[in-house]
Amino acid sequence: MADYRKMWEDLGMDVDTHDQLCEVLPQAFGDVYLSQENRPESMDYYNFVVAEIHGVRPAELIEHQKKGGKVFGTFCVYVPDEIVFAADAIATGLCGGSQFWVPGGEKVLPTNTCPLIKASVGARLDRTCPFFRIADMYVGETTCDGKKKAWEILAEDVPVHVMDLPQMKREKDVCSWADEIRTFKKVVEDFTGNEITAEKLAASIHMINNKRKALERLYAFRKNDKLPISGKDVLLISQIAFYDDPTRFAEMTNKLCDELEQRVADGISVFPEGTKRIMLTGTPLAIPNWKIHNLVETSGGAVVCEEMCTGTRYFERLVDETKTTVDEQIDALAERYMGINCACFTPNHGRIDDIIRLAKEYKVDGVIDVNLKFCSLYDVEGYTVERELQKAGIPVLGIETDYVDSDAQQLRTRISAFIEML
Ligand code: BJ8
Repeated sequence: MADYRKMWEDLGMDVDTHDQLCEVLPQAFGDVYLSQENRPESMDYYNFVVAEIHGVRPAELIEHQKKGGKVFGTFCVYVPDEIVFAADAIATGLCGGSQFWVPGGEKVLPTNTCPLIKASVGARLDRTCPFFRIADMYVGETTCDGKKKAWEILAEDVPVHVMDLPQMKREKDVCSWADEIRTFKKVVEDFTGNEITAEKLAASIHMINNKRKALERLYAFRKNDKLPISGKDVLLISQIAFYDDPTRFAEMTNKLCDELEQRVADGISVFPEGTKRIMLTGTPLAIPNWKIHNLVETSGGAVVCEEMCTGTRYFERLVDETKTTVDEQIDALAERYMGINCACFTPNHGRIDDIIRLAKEYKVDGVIDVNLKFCSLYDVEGYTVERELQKAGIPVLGIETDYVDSDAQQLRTRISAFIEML
């Protein structure tokens, strides 16, 4: 990595502790990613983004701030980035996916809190992630109990705006989410000093839709019998989508898709014929959480789809671009975002329908229901997910894990046995 020490110091980071993370990440990335054979050449871009993960993009965000722009940090796929970008601000995902940050979170949170929350709080309070330092305002939501309480702790250290997400999908709930988006628009306008006009909102809706289209195009290659790209690589791209510049990301992902088109025409597959096709469903896999993909793809399987927030929930369905007033555009945003099926909703039949539909579209041999430890929402819903998959005749394996590596061997045994029986 280039030398960003000065930048990190200026951000008030604990540079010495952060050095430890910088030491382990390249090794982990090398083991999981660079060891793969026959990767598409266009993966170079994403390799570069990860190699410079705490350097290049943070430097761009700081540059934006120097010009008077604001940066908003988000933690959930219900928060509409479109509003942020329409105010000439930048939205960046902040979810922590590494065990490195968990002990910091445990200083203030109960141990039996989900690792995603602990890592996110730890990254902020321990001052060991530039993105968490840079964001001028955090945008939380009322999805799960752990997050709701974590916002209160974070708000003691950084401005936090919390969006009240309804947890049912009646018409009045969609209206109430539209109202929350209107409030958010006002908060963003006041914080940035920039007005969000219909024209600007139309442009940002278009930009984020383009990102979704690029991801949709990428995922479509995974429906092929011959897979021109690994599941691991697609996961990495999905994770990068949360913090890269949206326009550049769409451009680079479309470039990769052009290469994949050629690979399909040439009959190239990165897996041997007969490799079992696995879909993952469950809690999100924030960067650098590559554990399950790596286990599946080194145990005779290929991950062909993720019904996750780092997956289909992030890009499926576009925001209607035909609306011309801010009010109508916000209704269209609410409509699109309320179509996401997170386990925090009740009832949540939509997610079960999605899982069965995706299992068919991606021709999967089996589904692994992955649950982050202490996430009771997805854990409880796992009962229904697994029962309905069995009813549909789709083999399913439920696993619970967190960010530590100590259960990797045990998981490998279970995953290998599952793949073998498919
Ligand atoms: S839309 S999945 S990003 S809330 S933090 S719920 S794992 S206990 S992340 Fe999420 Fe939005 Fe839903 Fe997606 Fe469980 Fe952990 Fe809570 Fe979590």
